[in-house]
Amino acid sequence: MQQGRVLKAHGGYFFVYDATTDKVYQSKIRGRLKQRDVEVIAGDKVKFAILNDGSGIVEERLPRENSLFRPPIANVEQVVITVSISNPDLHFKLLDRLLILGRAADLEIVICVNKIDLVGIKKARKIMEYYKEIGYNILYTSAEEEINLGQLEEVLQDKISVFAGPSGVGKSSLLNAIQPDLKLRTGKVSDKIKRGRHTTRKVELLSLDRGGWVADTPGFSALDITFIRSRELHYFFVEMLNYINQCKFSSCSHSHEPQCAVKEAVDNGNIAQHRYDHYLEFLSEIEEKEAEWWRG
Ligand SMILES: Nc1nc2c(ncn2[C@@H]2O[C@H](COP(=O)(O)OP(=O)(O)OP(=O)(O)O)[C@@H](O)[C@H]2O)c(=O)[nH]1
Ligand SMILES: [Mg+2]
Ligand SMILES: [Zn+2]
Repeated sequence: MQQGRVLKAHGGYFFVYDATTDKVYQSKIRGRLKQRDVEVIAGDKVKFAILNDGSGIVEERLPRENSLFRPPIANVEQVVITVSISNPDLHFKLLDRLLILGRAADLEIVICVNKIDLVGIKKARKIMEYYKEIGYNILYTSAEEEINLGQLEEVLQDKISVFAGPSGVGKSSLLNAIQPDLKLRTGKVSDKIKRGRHTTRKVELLSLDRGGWVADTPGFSALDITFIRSRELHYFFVEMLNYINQCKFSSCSHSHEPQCAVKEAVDNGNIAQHRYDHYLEFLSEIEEKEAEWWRG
């Protein structure tokens, strides 16, 4: 039996890459895996057999190192959270959700601010300043005018990465710009809004000429983070880590308790108000889900 990695799943077929032969096998999956509800997604490592007709059959899914639900992909090392400042406008709450998901999956995180030809790098830097301060690695790119694409290539080289972000920010365009033979479909933002359709439909792992793999993914607008426990949410806001042990109550949820170091940091301007607001919003989403769970 061979070992390989699923590059994409499409129409009941799994495209499995075998590094030892550098070949991709169009494969079906054993019925007993389906019966056991073993889901196989892009990025999964599998054991598979090659049939007489040259196609493959997936026999087993190997344990995952990590996985994301949205976009659905397994075993990646890095997420490139892609946004634009305008067309479409930057949506900070979605960015904060993505940062949480990246951290929850224990991925390296890079924020890629694309379409800087539309706003200018100076303005983009200013808008993203806070995220830089709290430690995120941020790239400013333009797929259209080929700005800072070398930096993006460097970040992707020899790693397994996934692009994630809203529809229309230019995820597929960036990949085409660094490697034109990928020929990924791209679409107008206005069409995406009008028809509510994403141009990229499937998660697909692509091989990079300079080494490494990258997954292009469809954009999205909603993201669920309620699998995180309410008491743990503060760990996902990196700038809160310095304060959470200084609250009067060790179980402080940083919402209503007195002498809360997090709230003080917000009042002093050390934690951005919008980040704290998102923390509270996410906390109540999670608490609602937890209350439902207790009610059964
Ligand atoms: N001005 C400008 N337009 C860009 C840039 N990058 C992409 N676009 C345009 O933005 C639109 C959307 O690009 P896509 O690459 O399809 O966006 P996407 O993020 O892959 O979208 P989904 O696949 O729907 O998630 C296209 O019309 C691109 O030509 C850029 O750097 N600057
Ligand atoms: Mg796309
Ligand atoms: Zn507190």
